[in-house]
Amino acid sequence: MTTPREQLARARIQLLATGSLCRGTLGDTVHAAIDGGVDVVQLREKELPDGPYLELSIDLGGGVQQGGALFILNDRVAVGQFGACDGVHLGQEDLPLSLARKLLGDAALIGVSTHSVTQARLAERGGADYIGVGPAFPTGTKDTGYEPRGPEEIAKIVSSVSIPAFAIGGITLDNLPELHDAGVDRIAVSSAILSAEDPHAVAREMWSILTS
Ligand code: 3NM
Repeated sequence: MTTPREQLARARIQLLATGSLCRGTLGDTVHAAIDGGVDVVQLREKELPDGPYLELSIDLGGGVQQGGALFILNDRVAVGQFGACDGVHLGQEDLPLSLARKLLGDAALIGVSTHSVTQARLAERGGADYIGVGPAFPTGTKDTGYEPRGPEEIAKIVSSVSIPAFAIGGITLDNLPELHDAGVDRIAVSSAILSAEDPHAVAREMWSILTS
């Protein structure tokens, strides 16, 4: 059987799943994207209180995992302790990695958002399973507080660690070739897939660019 860490090592596209960005239901959109090649789904519903978030994670998570993708919760370590996920993703302002690891144990996958080589190496040394690296391009999805890094800088941060590193922020079908040419082969995407008329087609096209 493939372990979640082995699955993560092969992953190319992480989808940040937020209902308000979808044209259809969150569930339909996420499943179409998984069919198109998304291999990690990170549930990102910043406004939802823990109770409804837990319910949503149970509703969505089983289907995501049955579809062959990993299921990660954004930030909610306490919800992650219920075990209905493969792990959690932490921002620089969220719970410290060491504490999240203590609470969730060694089996949980833990990802960390990073914005520089220093942060990337710190996350790796601290035991992160993967990192996000961004923002690659301007994005309206999150006020990151950081200037867009551009493909060269993103590729430099990605190559400064040996754990999987997903470029993130404003990635679209138009700018993905630039990023890929710079040496990036893993991405995390929200609006370009969720808000697309055909999320399946966009995911599939992104996957084929990344694997070309
Ligand atoms: N984190 P989209 S950029 C959630 O740079 C998030 O750490 C970022 O959404 C970072 O694909 C970002 O719609 C937004 O731009 C990603």
